[in-house]
Parts: sequence; C-alpha cells; structure tokens
Amino acid sequence: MQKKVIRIIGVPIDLGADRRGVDMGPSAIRYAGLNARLKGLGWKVEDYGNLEVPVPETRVIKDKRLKYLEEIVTINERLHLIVSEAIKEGVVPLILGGDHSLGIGTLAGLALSEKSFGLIWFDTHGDYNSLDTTESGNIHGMPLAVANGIGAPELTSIGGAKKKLREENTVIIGAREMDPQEKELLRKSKITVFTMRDIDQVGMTEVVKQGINIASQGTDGIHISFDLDVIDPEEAPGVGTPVAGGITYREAHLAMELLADSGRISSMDVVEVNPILDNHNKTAKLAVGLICSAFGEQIF
Ligand code: HAR
Ligand code: MN
Ligand code: MN
Ligand code: MN
Repeated sequence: MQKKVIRIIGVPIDLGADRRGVDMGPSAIRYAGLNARLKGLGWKVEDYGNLEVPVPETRVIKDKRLKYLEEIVTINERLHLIVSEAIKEGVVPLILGGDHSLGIGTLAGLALSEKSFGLIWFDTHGDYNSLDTTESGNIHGMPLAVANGIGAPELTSIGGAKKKLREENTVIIGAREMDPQEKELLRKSKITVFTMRDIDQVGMTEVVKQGINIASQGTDGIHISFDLDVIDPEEAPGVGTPVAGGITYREAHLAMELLADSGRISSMDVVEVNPILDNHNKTAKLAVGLICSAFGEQIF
C-alpha cells in the first residue's frame, strides 16, 4: 500500500441502535492512541474531528419501524459528502463510529466517486434488514440492504438513486446471527456470506483470501466495514450487541494483515465500540490494533 494520507472522521451516533453508549466510540478509539500509532507507521493523519450528532433525549421517535429516521438521514447526507471528497482527493477515509447506520453514508460517499469498490463487511449480523423484515426498527440493522437499494426511500436516495454497492463484489465475514426474514432477503442477493462455520471449517486465511478475490474483481479498491461485534465478546466486551461465538483476537488481526498485504484497502469504517460495556477500554484498544494492522503494522 502506498502510504499517504488517512483522514479520520468521527461519527458519534447511537440513534441507529437501542443500546446507548456507542456514541462514545470515536472518543474511546482516539484515547486508545489511534492517531499517534498511525503516524508511527508513516501515515500523514488528518483528523477531521466528529460530525455533530443530536442526543436522543432531545428527539422523539416518529416511526417505530425506522427509529430516528430524519436524524440519521441528515447525518449520512453530511457523511457521504465528506467521504466522497476524501476519495476524490486521493486520501483514505477512516470513519469511527458510532453505530453501523453510518455505513449508509460511507457507502453512498464511495459510490459518488468515479472509482469502483469491493466491500468486505465484518459483522456478527447481516445488517440486511428492510422496512418489512426489521424486528427492531433500528437502522443499524439495515445499512447493507440500504446500500443495495432496499429500504426506506429516504435512506436509499442518499447520494442519488443508484445502488451503492456491487453485489458480486460484496462479502460478509463472521456472520452468526440474522433475523429469519433478513436471511431470506440476503439469500436472494449475490452477496457472498462467510459465516462462523465457514471460518471454523476452512480457517480465516482461506476465507479472507476468497473474500479479497471476490471484492477485487473489476474494482479499484476495497472498503472494509468492521463491526467490532464480529469478535468474541470475551475479547471485545465493549460492543453494542455482543453475541457469543465470535472470531478471536488473532483471527481478526490475521484478517487485517492479509488485507494489508493485498494492497487494496482504500477506506475503512470501525463501528459499534461501546465504552460503557467495555473493560478499561479493551475493545477500543483492540480496534486500534486492527486499524494499524490494516494500514501496514507488522509484528516483525
Ligand atoms: N438484526 C438485528 C436488528 O435488525 C440486530 C442488528 C444489530 N446490528 C448491529 N450491527 N449491531 O451489526 O435489529
Ligand atoms: Mn448519544
Ligand atoms: Mn453491523
Ligand atoms: Mn453487528
């Protein structure tokens, strides 16, 4: 990877999730030493600070099937412009969440540029709920579907009417919990899903190699959307929605190291860090380690 500029964009949003606390994620990740570590790797780091996000107590939920829709639209409208500007300038956007609803803005921003991107979505969840399949009404369970043109028009139209991802270049890694109807919807797509079972059976190396291959066909780069809840809660307790049986600390690092080796990473989201549930900022520190591995840090 050619080392140049990483632009950090904090999005302290928890309006897309029920459990409060992921709004503190960007602060926890910076506190864990992100900027200095990246600089130490030879990157020029531009920190754009955080987007302004309203506090839930100042707002009302208007539609229980799409909680805080208007606020989430406003934030993602702003985010997508910032991301597309970064890509146009040739810098690497690194978006710190916040809940995964920010993926809507990131992917819309990437789609605005003239380049095409493959997508690797590390997550316990499919984040592929539509208006009809969601059981929670939480928008952080929807971003991948929205990017694929499925969902509330207010969300799918951010950045224009077209689809924001190429299904055949999109991969989910680490899935282990999906809503029944969400699963059906995802099966109808051309998105490749590597579940925990696949990782158990063939190993992380093989899964990531295949993932990189799928995400690279005919694309200019790969966007990584990394939801910390993909990691086992023993090692990443500070996440919005912990689910047992996740990938290990080492598997997560290996995945980032292999992606770094590919030289194809062009942007990254790191989401769902919840400092309230964390143990002395352990999960944020892990997030920083993973970001650094993705951006070139090597053990030896
Ligand atoms: N599928 C559930 C829902 O729609 C849970 C989604 C949880 N999402 C995240 N992001 N934590 O992956 O509400
Ligand atoms: Mn908040
Ligand atoms: Mn997610
Ligand atoms: Mn998740």
